[in-house]
Amino acid sequence: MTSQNQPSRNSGSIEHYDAVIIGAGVSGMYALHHLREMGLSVRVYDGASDVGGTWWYNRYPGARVDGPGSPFYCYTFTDKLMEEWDWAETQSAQPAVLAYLEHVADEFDLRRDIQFETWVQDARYDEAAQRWTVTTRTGVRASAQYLICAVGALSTANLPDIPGIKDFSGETYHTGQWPHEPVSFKGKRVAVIGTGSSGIQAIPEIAKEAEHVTVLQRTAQYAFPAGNRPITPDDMAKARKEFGATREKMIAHPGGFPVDSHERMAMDYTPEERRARYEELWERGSFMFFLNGFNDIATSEEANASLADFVRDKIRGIVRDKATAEMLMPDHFVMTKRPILDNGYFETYNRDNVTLVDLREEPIERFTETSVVTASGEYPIDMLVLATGFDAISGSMLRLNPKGRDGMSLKDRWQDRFHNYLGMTITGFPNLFMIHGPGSPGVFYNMPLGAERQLDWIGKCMDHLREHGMGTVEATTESEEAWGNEVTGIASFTLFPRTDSWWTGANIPGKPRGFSAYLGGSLYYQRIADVADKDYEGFVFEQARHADDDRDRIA
Ligand code: NA7
Repeated sequence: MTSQNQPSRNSGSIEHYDAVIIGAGVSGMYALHHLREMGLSVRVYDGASDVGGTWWYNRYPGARVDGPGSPFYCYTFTDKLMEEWDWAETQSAQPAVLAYLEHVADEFDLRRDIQFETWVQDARYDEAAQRWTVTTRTGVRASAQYLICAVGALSTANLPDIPGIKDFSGETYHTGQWPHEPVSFKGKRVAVIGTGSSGIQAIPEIAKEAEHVTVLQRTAQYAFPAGNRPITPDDMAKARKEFGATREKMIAHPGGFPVDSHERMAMDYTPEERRARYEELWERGSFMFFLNGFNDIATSEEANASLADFVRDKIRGIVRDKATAEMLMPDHFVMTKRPILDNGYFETYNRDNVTLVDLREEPIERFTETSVVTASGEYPIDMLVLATGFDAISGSMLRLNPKGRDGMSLKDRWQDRFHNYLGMTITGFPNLFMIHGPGSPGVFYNMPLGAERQLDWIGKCMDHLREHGMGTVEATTESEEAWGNEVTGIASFTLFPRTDSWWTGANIPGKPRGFSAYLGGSLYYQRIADVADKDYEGFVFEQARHADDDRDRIA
């Protein structure tokens, strides 16, 4: 290994590193810091012009942290960041999260090893060299023993292929590719497609300014009050004082949040008691509904129905127009699509300048230059906002499409199923590690903490290779198969796979169906630690065939 701060060597037109990281978002930033601390030479490539990943791209109006939010959506690897950073709100707005990440980059001098505006267009494994070679659109070539794919679980925009959409001549924006310049809705007739987290956050904000908003809804959604609150200096002081204990709590919690575990089951209570609890949680807002409510909502149809009915009643109570309220009634199991927190979403339908269109009743037929045409009519519009989500979890890996042993592409390897072991490695792709990939808790876990925990494991695995003179680590097909069955086996105890969602791949036409996330919560970290303790059970290693200094010759 080369030592930290030692300049990478450049032989001809290729640069050499111990590790290349793709992505400078929350995961890639910690990957860089951690591997550099280990003494590795590291290079990060990112297509954006600065750090932040998801938080750099998703600048749409209303974009906020949801989940338990600030100050616990943060790095935990050092107390320093908690000591010096002040959060203003529990559901921080996107600019505040981005500012935090920029501060982290400054604090740890990350940018010196990140090459921005540099899109990796090819990543290829070289068997003879036991190394990866990446090529960027700007013509940079780099070789590294390790390839860390921190490419984002929600980064590859889903752009719907609707007849005529390219003919529409007004402004068109996807929420995940929002412009950096201010977008004005003033005096405009805006159509929004999509009522997931992004649409539900954006619609109330757009409606405040636009002349008219037409919401084109395919699936009605349950949404819960965000319960955004100011974080006072006293709150911050308390959070700082307790951070050590809080971190322990986060590590112990199945979702990585500082919440006490409990054993409450909805069906152990009377309907009145259940309702009283739901009312209390509705008032409090935030993800506490899921984390601190009842444990059987995602496993028992009856428990699920009790919460679904409660939310439907709330919607009926908020939305004044009866026909609109009925269009907003969700009919899937609550929580089996990504839970959504809102800031006045349902109230928005009480405004005169908002129209809801139910695409199940009147599907979109086409766009014209100036309108969207459904089965029942034509809506003239000046602007189109696509809140249509992402090719989630596996999409960004497939977009990268690395080529492993024998030139096999990931697209070929993943044609039928997202084969992986421990949600981090893939047979045929030695020394490649995914962060928040399919088969990991990923989006079901506090993501900065999850990235830290995966990367700490990866770092130890790299140490293991070095200590044993090994050149590569690779999952066996048997361990991949068993892991895939474990992931789907755990999911099958829940209602999650029974609803079409981006968790199951149902939002992308032609994508293999299957529940992609490991739902065992923090059990995952126990599982991966056990694998390491058993000498990396399920992996095979190859002896290192070249000393470090040979690399210039072989690359
Ligand atoms: P989501 O949750 O995937 O939501 C996308 C929405 O767009 C959802 O309502 C979809 O309906 C709808 N959609 C997608 N394609 C179409 C087409 N072709 N026609 C009509 N409607 C469509 O993405 P978000 O960005 O809101 O949230 C993703 C995550 O980002 C979120 O969980 C946070 O972590 C941040 P569907 O439900 O598929 O019928």
